[in-house]
This record gives sequence, C-alpha cells and structure tokens, in this order.
Amino acid sequence: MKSEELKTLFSPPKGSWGVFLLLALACIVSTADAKKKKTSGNPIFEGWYADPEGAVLDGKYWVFPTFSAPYDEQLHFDAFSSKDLVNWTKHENIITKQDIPWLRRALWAPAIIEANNKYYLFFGGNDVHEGEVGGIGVAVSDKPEGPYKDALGKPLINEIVNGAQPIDQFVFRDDDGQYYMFYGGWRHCNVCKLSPDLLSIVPWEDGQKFHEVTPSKEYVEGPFMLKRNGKYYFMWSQGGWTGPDYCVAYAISDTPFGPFKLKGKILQRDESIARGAGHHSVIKVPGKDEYYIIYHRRPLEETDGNHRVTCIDRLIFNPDGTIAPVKMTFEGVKRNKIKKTP
Ligand code: FUB
Repeated sequence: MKSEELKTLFSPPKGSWGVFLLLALACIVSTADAKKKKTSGNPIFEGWYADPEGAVLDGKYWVFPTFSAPYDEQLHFDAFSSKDLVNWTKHENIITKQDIPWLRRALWAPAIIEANNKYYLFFGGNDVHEGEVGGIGVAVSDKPEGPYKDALGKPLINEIVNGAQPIDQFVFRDDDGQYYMFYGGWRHCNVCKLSPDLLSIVPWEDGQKFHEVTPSKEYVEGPFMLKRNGKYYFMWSQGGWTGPDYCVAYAISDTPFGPFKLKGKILQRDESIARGAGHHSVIKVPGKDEYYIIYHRRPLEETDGNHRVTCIDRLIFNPDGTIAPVKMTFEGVKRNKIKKTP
C-alpha cells in the first residue's frame, strides 16, 4: 500500500462521517470500559453528594442524594440510576429552586417512594428555625427521574414539635399499606401517619399529629426503617455530620414505634478508608434476602465539612437477626442485576 493510501485510511474522513465514526468509536470504548468494570468502586459516582436515599424503582436501582455544598448553593437535586449497581447514570436537576416556591436555601436529604402510580420526593428546605417558613416538603412526578414539582406550595411540616427540626424524613410503608414518616434533626425523632395520597398528615387516635420516637440519647438525625422477618429495624445517624465521628447505629422493635432495643453502631470511621460515615439508607434486592447500605463518607485527606461522597457496601444480617458491622471498602460492590419478575 502506498503511503498516500495509508494516510487516507488512517486520517479521519472529512465532514459528518468523521464525527460519526469518532462518536461510534467513543461509544464502543465506553461500552467496553463499562463491561470491564467489575465492581462499583467507592464513591459510586463523581462529585460531593450526601444523605443518599437508595431505592429500586421501575426495575432499576436509584440513588437520590443531597448536593453537598454551602447552604445557599443547595438549590437543586440530581439523581443517579443503575441497572447493575456498577455503572451509574446521572439525571441532572430533577428538581430545582424554581419548582419549589417557598425554597430559599438548604435543599436537603431527599426521600423517595412510589405510590398511586406516581413518585413522591420528600425533602427538607431552608434549614428551618422557629418562626420561619421551611421544613419538610413533598414534590411529585410521573417518572423517577422527574421533573418533580412541589405539590403543596408550602411545607408539609413547618412546625418544630418535640424539639425535632423538620428535616431528614424517611417514608416507610408497612405491610398493611399504611405510610409512616419518621423525621427529625436536633437529636429528636418524630413519627406521623401519612394520608393515602401522601400529601397530608393523619392525626393519631389521641388527636396529636406527631409522636416522639427518639430511639436513643445518642440519636441526632437521618432516621431509616426496614422490616425483615417481622422485626422493625430502626437506624439513625449520631455525632456531628461535619466531624470524623459521624456514624450509624440501630435498634430493633416489634412495632414501628418501639419500644426499641438498642443494638449499637453498624457504620463508623475506619482510619484506613474514610471518616464521617453516616446518613445512610438500605436497598433490598427484589426477591432476595440481600441488602446494600448506601451512605456518605469523607475521604481521609479532607476536612471540609461538605466534602462528602456517596458510597455503597454490603449490609449483612447475622443468623440471629442482628446486623454485622459494615466493612467500608474502596472497591464497592459487584454487579447485581435485578431479575425481571414475570
Ligand atoms: O446534608 C445536610 C444535612 O447534613 C442533613 O440533613 C443531615 O442529616 C446531615 O447529613
């Protein structure tokens, strides 16, 4: 082959064909890379993201985190989806300040739930204090990736009751179909009942809207609940979220409201991996007794309170029903595709 012919063969063709071929090549390389990746790695995606809420929605794994930045810059949420826990796709701006008329700042700690053929995204807004507008809001969309719109035009919970700042909500659906919302910062946790449309609070039999369920004197924020083999596992974060000792502890109960038997810490700093590990959630693999903990942590070399990254590791139940301490890793977890149910 003459050198002129060789040059023509290896120099990109002119015009749109050249662009097309380069794009096709990039696509082949990135697909090959995705296939090569054996574990998720930790963090599971780039960027400063905290308070991750994991869920299985519409046949995929999802993570809805806080955008971790100074309060005045926390004005949107991104979400992330994955078919296999290893490769994650970013969905940008699923909700922004423009979609929430009462939001000024500090859009925090999303909680997601599918109900009534819709997706309900609960969130904290404004870092509310007594006498201010803010607290826990709710937005709705037809798709997990949004766009979400504020459903009420005002917070669902604005008031500070039992000393609990209205933030860090988690919505739990019990087997009888009743939705409960656990929430609260400032060392206090409340529970309330949600209406079937998830847009209002149904008072308890005693007429109160909120009952305090703070499970331990160490409780600070970030409540989470799951039910397994008839037992209610209540988990939360304790310590200060900007510090190295932030961590997750849990208790077990026979009801969603206690009494809670304190079991101890399941996630905490590891001087060979990271510090400040906390504000977690748990994903159950559909149809299997397999669980993953999604949480944020701070890299060892970092001290900026907002430098929090989202990670995943295995959550393992011991044969006696207790939870084994989580082993934080840099590798993350292996591929685990959701099996389609017939
Ligand atoms: O990310 C904002 C706040 O930090 C959350 O609401 C708290 O739980 C803490 O993680």
